[in-house]
Formats: sequence, structure tokens, C-alpha cells
Amino acid sequence: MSEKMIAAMDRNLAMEAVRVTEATALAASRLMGRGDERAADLAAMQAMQTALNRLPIDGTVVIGEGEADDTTVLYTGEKVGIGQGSPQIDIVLDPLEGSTICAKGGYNALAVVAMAERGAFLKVPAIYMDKIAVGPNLPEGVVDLDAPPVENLKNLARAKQIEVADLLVCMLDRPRHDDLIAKVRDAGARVMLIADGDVAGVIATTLAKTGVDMYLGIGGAPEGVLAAAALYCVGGQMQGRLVVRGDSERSRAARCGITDAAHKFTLTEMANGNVLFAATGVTDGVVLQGVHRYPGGATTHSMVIRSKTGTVRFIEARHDSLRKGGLDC
Ligand code: VTB
Repeated sequence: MSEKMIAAMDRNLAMEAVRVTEATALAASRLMGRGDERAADLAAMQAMQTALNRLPIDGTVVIGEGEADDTTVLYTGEKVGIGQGSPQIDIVLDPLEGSTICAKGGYNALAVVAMAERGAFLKVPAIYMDKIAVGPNLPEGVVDLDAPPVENLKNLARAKQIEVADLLVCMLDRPRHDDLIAKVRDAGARVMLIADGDVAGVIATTLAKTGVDMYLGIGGAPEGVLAAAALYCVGGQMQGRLVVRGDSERSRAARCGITDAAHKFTLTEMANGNVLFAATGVTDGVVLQGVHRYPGGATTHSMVIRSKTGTVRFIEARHDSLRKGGLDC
């Protein structure tokens, strides 16, 4: 394939990726607020699998919904797309990032996918990762996962030419973060606690409208790589370290090729190459609006980013259920 053809395909694939997350979000939104997270998850997984299988790619899910023993839909290693001589693409996905939020009708649930050429993403098991992230246009190394929160906050405030008291740090609302939250508050910064959805929390650092300056704390490792994919496209900074609890998690990490479990991963160790990232809001959130249904259709709100250009596109779509023969197709 010529360079020009690859570039055209890359651009088209970005649009196709949005179709995938839109279809997924539409399916999940049926179960929004119904109190059944498993059903919402399943609806999203099946919709994403169907949509991915329509794409002109020879795709491999490198971080999926679990291992082949745990799930038959979008497991890690599953082949997706039409295959047969199409470009070889690695895929990291989370059909419903924030299934509990979706089931409760809360904020920040997203349908998310990232794609790139083979080998572009760090492979991680579904365990925890300690994360720190800031948005673009800041001096390299302005924050560090191993530095005390007060130091990171002072450095970030200096770089942004604002006071520490003006900074807003987004974190998951979890007892494991009690100490960290106290340290951030003691340093004088403000904290936005979210129920779930740390992919949205990390992306929020890249968008001025959210007011979020830094993301901090322990969440899922797969969500860490997805967030890194988005940040890599926009140009933010992020570091992550697996939180390995016991031998079983250690061997799961080793099966992904991570032998040094204490390694502090840089952004480009988590996502590299020609990455595209797409997300559609399932429920309203700091980054995207959710699916809004009305008689005869629904609106979706998505973002798509390509690392090649760093262009961030927000796409609001109106879906006509009559002409499409139903919303979920
Ligand atoms: C976070 C959150 C996700 O998992 O990554 C979280 O952002 C981490 O696990 O939306 P705990 O719930 O155990 O803290 C999710 O909730 C997805 O499952």
C-alpha cells in the first residue's frame, strides 16, 4: 500500500472508529439507569463486537473484556474486522467504561476504543494501575508519579502560572485514596471526586472547559492504557505503574510481557506509533454528553483524536431510528 493510501485509510478509520463507539453507546444507553450493570455491559460488548467486525481491518484485541476463559465477547486476543489482507491493527477497548455509572444513571460513562499498528500499545492485565496525568503544553516532567503530591502541585501551579489553590485534581472516590486526597487538600488544591470512569477523568485534563488540571490515583490498568492512548494523541503527560497484589497478578502481568512489575511506564511506553482514539458518551459527563433519546431517534456526542495531527474532533450525531431500522444498528 502506498503512503497516500495508508494516510487516507487512517483518516477514514478514525470516522469508522466513531461509528463503533456510537453504536456501542446507543446500545448501552438502553440500559442506562436500569440498575443492571451486567446487562448494560453485555449490550455494549455485543454492539462493539458487531461494529468492529464490519471494519476493513485485520484487527486484534490486545486489551479486551477479559481473557478467553472469562468472556466470549471481545476477549484479549480476539480477531475482529473483515481480515483478509486488510491492515493489521491492534485494538484496546472498553465498550462500557463505567458500567456501574451507566446502571445508576450517573456521570461519565463512555464507550471507548483506541487503535494503532501492531505493537503500539502496552499489554496489561485487568489489575490496578497507579496513575498521574496532566494535559498538553506543559514542560516535560512537570509532575512525577514518585514525587510527593505537594511537590507535583507546586510545580504544576508554577508551570501554569496560577496558585496551587486554583488547581483542580480529579480522583476516584475510593477509601484507598483517603491519604492521597488529604495530602492534596493539605497542599491547598481542590479535589474533584468521581464515582467511576477514570478514562474521562484523565481526558478531562486536556480540555480547558472541564477545569481539571491533574488526574491522580489508582484505577484499572486497561483504563490506564486507554487514557494514555488519548493523552498521547493530544500531547499530554502521563505515568503509570501496575499495582500488583500477589503472585497470581504477578504472573498475569508476566503473561502480558511485564516482568518488572514495579516499572514506571511513561506515556509513550503505554501508547505509541500511529494511534487513533474514539469515545462516545453513554451518560453525561465532564468530557462528553451522553446519549439523549427522543421519539424517533437519539443524539450522541463523541470525540475522535489522531496522534498524527493531534486534531481533536467533537462529533454530535443525530440518529434516525426509523431510517436505520432501529437505533442499535
Ligand atoms: C476505575 C474506574 C472504572 O474501575 O478504573 C475502576 O475508572 C477501578 O476499579 O470505571 P475499582 O472500582 O475497584 O476502584 C472502573 O470502575 C471500571 O470497572
